[in-house]
Amino acid sequence: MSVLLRILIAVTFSSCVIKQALGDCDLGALQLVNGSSIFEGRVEICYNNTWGTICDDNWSDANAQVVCRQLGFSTIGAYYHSNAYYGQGNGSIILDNVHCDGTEASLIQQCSHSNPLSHNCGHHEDIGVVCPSTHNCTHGSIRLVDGSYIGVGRLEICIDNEWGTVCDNGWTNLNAQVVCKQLGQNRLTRYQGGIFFVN
Ligand SMILES: [Ca+2]
Ligand SMILES: [Ca+2]
Repeated sequence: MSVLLRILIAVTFSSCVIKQALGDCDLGALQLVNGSSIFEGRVEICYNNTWGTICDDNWSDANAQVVCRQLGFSTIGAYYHSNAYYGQGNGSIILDNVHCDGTEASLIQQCSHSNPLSHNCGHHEDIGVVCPSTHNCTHGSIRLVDGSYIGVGRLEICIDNEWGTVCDNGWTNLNAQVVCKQLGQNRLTRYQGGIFFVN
């Protein structure tokens, strides 16, 4: 390991330790608290170096999508629970009347909301969010399903984390060969009505 790399690791590690010791958090950072998995919970946001909650007034699934995106989770199918579903938080209620269109990268910076700490809420209105818990598939990957044995079946393709089918209009054996090559199965060259067969 190079000296520079060792120094970098040491610096990164020590700043983490210092941050933890001070209870620091980054302005606008989010965390999900009190859920049954890391993908759900009461939404807490960092403001003035402390964690607080967000009021459920005017909340939407689009807001939930932004929360999930900011946390690095999938956004499709994100939804919310209002009325302190995950229990009432402590400390300040930091945001109220949050409105996102669902495409934003940061709740506090890019969505509209009341001024921080200005609200007409109680902790019984703390918002909770559920993010999609599974990474279903890799965009562009393909699979054969419902075949009677491996290497045979209906072609499905992953688009935006969802499996779907492929229409057979204009399909050719050359297309089938690409499918087989992508699946690493060179023996498959024939298809019928979207079903592949071994020659
Ligand atoms: Ca409310
Ligand atoms: Ca309000």
